[in-house]
Amino acid sequence: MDYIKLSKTMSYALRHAPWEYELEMDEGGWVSIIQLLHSLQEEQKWSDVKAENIYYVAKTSDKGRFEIADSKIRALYGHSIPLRIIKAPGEPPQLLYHGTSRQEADAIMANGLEPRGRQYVHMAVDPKMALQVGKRRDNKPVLLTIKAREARQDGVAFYKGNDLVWLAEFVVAKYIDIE
Ligand code: HQG
Repeated sequence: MDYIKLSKTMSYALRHAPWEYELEMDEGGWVSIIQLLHSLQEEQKWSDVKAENIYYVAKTSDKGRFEIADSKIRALYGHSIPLRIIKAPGEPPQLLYHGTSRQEADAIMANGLEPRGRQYVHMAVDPKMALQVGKRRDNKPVLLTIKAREARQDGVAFYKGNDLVWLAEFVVAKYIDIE
């Protein structure tokens, strides 16, 4: 079983295209595991996938991409679907980090951190992880530091994705420091 490919397919279905898999998703982003399983099995590539493979991917995901409860599964961050995934606001750590390309960093310092193709802006708890995220776009990524607690005190909402990732609708540049 190619677990990386399965994880990517699950992320795609749960974050970006539940309709392609005929998944009924609620506003928390939850879908039935059995529905996801049956839908995957219809693809030739995943015809022999088993529920235990889905559980395994969710449990071992290095970035905690998925959550499973009550026979349902959801992606914890990354959504781009039009249906707004409802998240409860929370108390972020003092600082959060966002890694991006040199070019985008300049745009962010001018215009603020925007969600672009996703529903929320993504920020990491760990600067190393943020730099890894930035490496997807630039071999010399820039680390931005978000003064999350200060922004929160000023009324900016932050949402916990998981222990590693926090989300927000938008962060204005005055709360962002560039290295
Ligand atoms: C940039 C992956 C110009 C922003 C990752 C980023 C993450 C701006 C890009 C998660 C901007 C959006 C999300 C502005 C933001 N002007 N560019 N004003 N504001 N941007 O992929 O945070 O492995 O949607 O810097 O690891 O890179 O898939 O967001 O470069 O955790 O689980 O717009 O997805 O997780 O790109 O990545 P993305 P992201 P997985």
